[in-house]
Order: sequence, then C-alpha cells, then structure tokens
Amino acid sequence: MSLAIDSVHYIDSTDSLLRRHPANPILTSKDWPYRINSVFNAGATLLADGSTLLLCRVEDRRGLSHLCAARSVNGVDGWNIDPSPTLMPDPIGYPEELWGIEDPRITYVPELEQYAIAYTSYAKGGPGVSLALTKDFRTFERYGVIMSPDDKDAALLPYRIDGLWALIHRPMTTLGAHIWISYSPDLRHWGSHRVMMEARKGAWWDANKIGLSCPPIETSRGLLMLYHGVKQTASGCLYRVGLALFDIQKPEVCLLRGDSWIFGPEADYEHGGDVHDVVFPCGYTLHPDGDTINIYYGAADSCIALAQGSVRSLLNWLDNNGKTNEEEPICR
Ligand code: BMA
Repeated sequence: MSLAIDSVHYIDSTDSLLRRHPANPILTSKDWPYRINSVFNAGATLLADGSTLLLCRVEDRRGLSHLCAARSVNGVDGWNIDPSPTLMPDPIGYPEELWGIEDPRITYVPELEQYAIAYTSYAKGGPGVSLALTKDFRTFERYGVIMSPDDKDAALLPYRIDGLWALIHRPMTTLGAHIWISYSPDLRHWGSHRVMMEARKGAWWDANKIGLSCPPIETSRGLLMLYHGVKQTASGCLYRVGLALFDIQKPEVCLLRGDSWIFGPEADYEHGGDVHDVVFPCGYTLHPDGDTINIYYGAADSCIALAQGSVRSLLNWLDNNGKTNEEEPICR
C-alpha cells in the first residue's frame, strides 16, 4: 500500500528555509548601555546608507517596555545602541501608553518620505495599536491610538489602495483572534474592516490565535506574510511562524496558505527565557540582491536573534505546500 506520504508533508523539510545565524542571539540585555531586564521583538528597516536599524522592544526592571534603536553596518554585529531610550511611553499625553509600548513594526512609506511605526500601546483597557511617523528615529510624530483595545500585531502597507492607506492588525473579537485589514484616508480615521485570515481550530499549530509577524513582503507574486500561530499546551503557549500569500491590490484576498509552520522554537535561546518557547519576528530587511532576507525575531521574550532565507525559496515552498481557496477554505 502506498500511503500518500507527500500529502502529510513529512518529506518537505522546512529546515533550510530559514537558517539561524551562527552569531545568535545577536542582541541581549548584556549588550545594553543601561540597565534593563530584556530586549526582544524588534522592528527592522534599512536606512538610506544601507545600514540596518532595529527598533527594539526593551523591558525595564519594572516590567514596562519602551523602544530603543540599535544600528549596524552589516545587520549582524557591531551594533551601535542609543545610550538612552529612543521612544518612551508618554502616559500623560497618551494615556493608552500607561503600561508601556511594545512590538514595533516599521514600514518605509515613499509617499510620505517617512517611516511609519505601528506599535502596541498598553494600558488599563488592554493592548491597542498606536502609530508614529519618523524621518530619523530620533524625533517622532505620534498619531496616538488608531485601533482601540484589544488589538495588536499591526503594520501599515507602504502604498495606498484606491487612495486609502491599509493597516493589517489583530483585534480580539468574539469571533476569535484573527488577522484583519482596515483602510483610512488620512492614517487617523479607520474603517472598511475586513478579515484577512482566520486562526484555525482544534489541534492545529495556528489554532485560535494568529497575528502578523513582520510587515508583509512585497513580491511579484503578491504580499508574502509571515504570521505567528499560538498553540496552547499543558505547559504553556508555543509561538511558531507560518506563511501565506495575499493579493497586492486586494490584500483581503488570500492566494495561498501553508499548512505547517516553517519556523519554531528549537534553539536553547528560543526554548528558555522569560517566556519559554517563543519565536516572534517583527521585522525583516532585504539584501541588495532583492532575494536574501534577514528576519529579526524575539526569542523567548529575552533576546533578539536573526534567521536568513530567500524570498524565492519561501514562495517556492508555498507553491509546493500551500493551499488555495479553490482547494479548501484556507482563510476562513
Ligand atoms: C504576545 C505578545 C508578544 C510576546 C508573546 C509571547 O502576545 O505580547 O509581545 O512576545 O506574546 O509572550
């Protein structure tokens, strides 16, 4: 009897899709110029001179988070870390930041000639999505909370669609923790909310709770999304990363979704830390070849690590392992 083993995906290894950098973890609390508890979940971007900027979530020794910039010529080592916090919560001007700001995702927006940072602002009402614009990661124009609690895991798309800005985010609703997209004429007023992709149910690795990882990657095939799935187990949550592809001009249309995760906690620094068994990417940079990708992720809510891959290989993997909506309802 020939068991359809290919369909079980045992032979389609994801091992080489994203390779951990030998220098991992690339940033830890020991590297910090001031006393902190942990550093993780960093947004990433390339600056005009080709160097890499990470906007890191730093948790202080009260348990509250702020953001701090680290710059490096090669994106791997030689980090130049701001000597004091780059963006502190401002609970007086922005009460939604009372308990800190977390998990930034950076999008360079050519039309505005600025970087847009979507981050979690945390206060009594729960986590919400806030937005700030900057040209230099030194001064910031805050837009305040743009998605009210409970909402997080957000990134702005770098272009308008039919004149409207688009924001991917993850509201918690009675329907569950699914990925949504919303539109705005001015970055302040948001509507036309639509579900992009739902969490699966039951025993799946991405059951019940999913969220955007890095901002989606623009490719010739569509918007390539890395997303995290959270599996609840008897010994806690397992945070892993999967892949899906969406239409560039109609991002609520899901073209392909992989069944299995492509990256999960395996290394010691991912298994052990303040929160065990977490890989949580918030940023990526693309090499000048247009294909090699650096994915920066928080490991175990304690440090920052780097995994490298190829956009072409990620798309190939989705072609071979992803399902379309015609095959089965992949996103609902
Ligand atoms: C999520 C977010 C992340 C965190 C992860 C694991 O809900 O709060 O900031 O890394 O949980 O603790």
